[in-house]
This record gives sequence, C-alpha cells and structure tokens, in this order.
Amino acid sequence: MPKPLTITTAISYPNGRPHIGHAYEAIATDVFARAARMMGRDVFFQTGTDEHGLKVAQTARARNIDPQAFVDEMSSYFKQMDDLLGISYDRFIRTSEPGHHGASQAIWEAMAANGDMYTGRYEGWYSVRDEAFYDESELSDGPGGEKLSPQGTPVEWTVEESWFFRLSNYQQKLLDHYAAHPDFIQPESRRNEVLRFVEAGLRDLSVSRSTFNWGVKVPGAPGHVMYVWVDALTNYLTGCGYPYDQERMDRYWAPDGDIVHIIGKDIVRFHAVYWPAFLMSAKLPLPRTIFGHGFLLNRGEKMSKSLGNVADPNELAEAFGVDPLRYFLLAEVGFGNDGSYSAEAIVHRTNTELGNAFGNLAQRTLSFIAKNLDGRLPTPAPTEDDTALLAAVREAAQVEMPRAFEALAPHEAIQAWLRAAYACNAYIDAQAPWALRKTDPARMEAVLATLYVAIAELAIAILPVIPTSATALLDHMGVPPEARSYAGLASDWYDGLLTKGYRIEAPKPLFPRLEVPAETEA
Ligand code: ME8
Repeated sequence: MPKPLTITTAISYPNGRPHIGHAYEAIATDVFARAARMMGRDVFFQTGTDEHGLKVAQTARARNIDPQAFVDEMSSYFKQMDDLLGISYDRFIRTSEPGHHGASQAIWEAMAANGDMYTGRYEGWYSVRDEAFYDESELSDGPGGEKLSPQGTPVEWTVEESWFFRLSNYQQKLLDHYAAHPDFIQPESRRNEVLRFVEAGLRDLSVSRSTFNWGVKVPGAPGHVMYVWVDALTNYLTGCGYPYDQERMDRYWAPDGDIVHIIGKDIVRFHAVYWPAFLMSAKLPLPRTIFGHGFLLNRGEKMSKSLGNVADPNELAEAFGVDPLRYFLLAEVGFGNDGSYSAEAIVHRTNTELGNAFGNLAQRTLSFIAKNLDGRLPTPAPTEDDTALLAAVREAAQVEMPRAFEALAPHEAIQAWLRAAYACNAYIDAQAPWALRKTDPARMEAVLATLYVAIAELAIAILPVIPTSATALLDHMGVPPEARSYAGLASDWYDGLLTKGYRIEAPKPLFPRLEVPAETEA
C-alpha cells in the first residue's frame, strides 16, 4: 500500500477577499490531491484561513468590527471560493478554532520543554503586511526614503517585551537536513535562496507579542499572544490530530510520512526555516517537501489592491467556467515560475486546447458512434495503427501524467495529455472513418472503438484538472466509476471501459466556445 499523503495549501489571511493568487494555489493543490486519490492513496488535504495577527486585527479595527466577527465573515468568502472552484479539501481549518489554540499551546510547551524559549526585549523592524521581522541588512530605501522589506512592504521600528525561540541553535541542523533531503525545498531556485539565508547565520526569533491581544495566548505568560506565524504554521498539525489524537497523527503526520506543503514563494522562509526548526524542537516529524510556487500577475503586473487589479476568482470562474479557469492556470504557467493571465489568454487556450483538440475529438467520435453503430461499441481486431495510437495514449495517460502530478509538475502532465490528444486528431484525419463507412465498415468500427478507448483514457487522466467536464464526458460515455483511476483501467484495450449494455448517444459540446468579454478588450 502506498503511504498516506498529507497535502496542504498555505492558510490565507482573511483580511480581504480572496484573489486569483489564492485560487491558483488552491487549484494546484487540489489537482495533486485528486491525482493522488486516483493513484489509490489515502489523502488528507487541508486548507483554511490564518485569522490572528496584527494585520487582521488592524483591518478589523479600521472597520470598527470585533476581530472574531470580522474573520467569521471574511473566512466564509474563502470557503465559498474553494467550493465554487471544486476544491476537494478534507478539512477547512480556521485558526480561531479552540482546538487550534490547544495545538499551538501544546507545541509551544514542547519547544519550551526542550529549552528553546526565553524572555527578552525585541527591538527591530517589523512589516505588518508580511507579518515578518527583518534584519536591517535586508531592507531597502523606498522612493520617499522610507524603509521597505524585501517584499517591498513598509516596516516599522518595534520595541516590546517578547518571548524568543532559539532559532540560532538550529542553523547546522537545518543545513544538515537540507543536505540530506534535496527534495525538502522545491523548486531549486527557492532552495538556493533558503540555503543562502541560513548559511548567513540565524538569529533567535521573537515569538510573542505583548502590545495587542488578537492571537493565541502564550501558556503561563499573561499579556503575551503568540507571534502569528507560530500559530499559523501549527495549523498543519492541528488538522492531523495534534496533540489529542495520536492515531490520526500516526496516519497523517508520521515520522516517515509523506507531507507536502504547497505555498507561494514569498513565504518559503517561514516554511523551510522556522517550521522545521519548531518541529525539531518539539520532537515532531518534518514534512517531506515545501514547494514554493510562483506569483500570478495580471498581464504581467503585480496585483495589489492599490493598483485596483485584483481579479476576483469568482468573477473569472463565472466569465469563463470553472474547468477552463483551472485548466488555464495550470497549463499556462510552469509550476514554480511566475506567470500572467488575461482574458484573451484564457479564451484562446480554452478554445484551442479544450475545445478544438479534445472537445471536438470527443464530440465527433461519439456522434459517429451514436449514428453509425447505434451507440454500441464493437470489439474489433485492431491493426498496428490502432495499437500504436493506444500505446501512445496509454503512456501519456497512465504513466507520464500520474508521474508528473506526483512530481508537482502539472504543466508537464497537461503537455503529455495534449500531445496524446493531438495524436488522436492526426489518427482520425488519417483513418477518415467517415470515408470507411461505405468502403470498409469493419475497419470503421475498429477506428471508432480505438478512438473511444483513447478518449476515455484521456478523460480519466485529466480528471484532476477538469473534474466537472471530464466526469460529465465519462458519464456520457458510460465509463464505470471503478475504471476512473490511474490504477484501475482494464488491461485489455476494449474491455472494461464501457458499462455492459450502455448505449452511447451524441453528446452536447463539452467546452462551448468562449469569447473575450467586451470590457476587457484592449
Ligand atoms: O501568506 N500569486 O497568507 P496570504 C500566487 N497567512 N500566489 C499568491 C499570490 C499571487 N499573486 N499572492 C499570494 C499568508 N499568494 C499566510 C500564510 S501559512 C501557515 C500562512 C499566495 O493570504 C501566498 O504566497 O497572504 C500564500 O501561499 C497564499 O497565497 C496565502 O497568502
């Protein structure tokens, strides 16, 4: 049996509405979770909202709302977005849940028991927008001479009583871990950044705040709440049962477990430096991989609220459809790189790839079977051309695609899928079944049966990316649920894919042609 997989997104700050970057991360992680389930794995997929900290507290105060009431409302927009986009999370966690407070206090106490916590006075730079402390040497000067963080956000000089975590004790242990586990930080560029940062030396980390109270209380230290990243990172453990449910921990957070965090490139330091140090200190297992994906830019410009170009994922899904949006985001951008999106690019890719290369292929083939074979699938004697096509499709659908999803390379999976779809198009043009109808009906049957199998396999293999449309197609084709996995396909080309006695009818178009909405035209 393959190991269980624990896979997570970052948890989002609910201080504003979700944007396309949040949607991108949720969709990519959902695709990995769905693909792993189709490989027969026991998957725990968690996402949620990161509700404490100064940023959320300040936004609530500015709106004159109690922080809890504020996050109750804002968190619901993230959950709604996930549900709209078909995100198959097993748990949507909110860090204001009481169980999460308990888990954060438990890891704090475990770190304290290890001798890693002490009190002191913090004096230094803090960015509320990043919820991050920065060293003077990391800052740059803004246009007005103000200090800016490496992310370009404003920083303020902060002085307060605080608890510290002995991060400096973990420098060598972290470097050893990175060396022994080359896959721990991905992609390579992110790994190099982290190595440089840790090699330069680690200072102890301020891990509590005493000037506001919107957070998890530090055990035994009245007036202190935890630095938001301590409780935020602990969300991953909370969902796995820590510290109350050891059986669940053994299943989803085991010492040799397969734990993957999918996050954006701006928060790799927290996940690849602080988090493993906290876990080592608390004597808990480490994740296998931290993957820092790239940023999505609106036509190449960084999105920000002040630029007024934060695309609402709900609006994009409504304009173009959920599956085209999911497909576009993963096909367009090599996972790990930055990418940009525009209405024109979404429309173009949907029409050419989903519509022409795959949708029309399915439409033509199934209509032909409905019309000329009375909806029945024959069991033909395949020729070399047929087996060559099916071998190519099967290699893509059953070998390359699951392998690429496992390697967190969804764009490679989609490329393999598209190559196979183009091979099917070349095959249908070369075999010309419409001409065979009169000249060689037996051969026509073989061609149609071959195409049926190829399309079914391609629809199964792309299920993680476009679950709604691929499911609709498979239902229409009469492909039984047990065949819809990377493991469960029939060994014989023509057997097992069609439910016995099922009659195929002409389908409706799978991917209606999209137009660029008028207001976004240049
Ligand atoms: O960082 N493109 O929350 P967040 C792609 N609460 N991804 C983007 C993006 C963009 N334009 N903008 C943001 C936080 N992201 C913390 C995480 S985890 C224990 C705590 C990604 O709401 C970002 O990199 O600012 C992060 O992975 C996620 O969206 C949530 O960002």
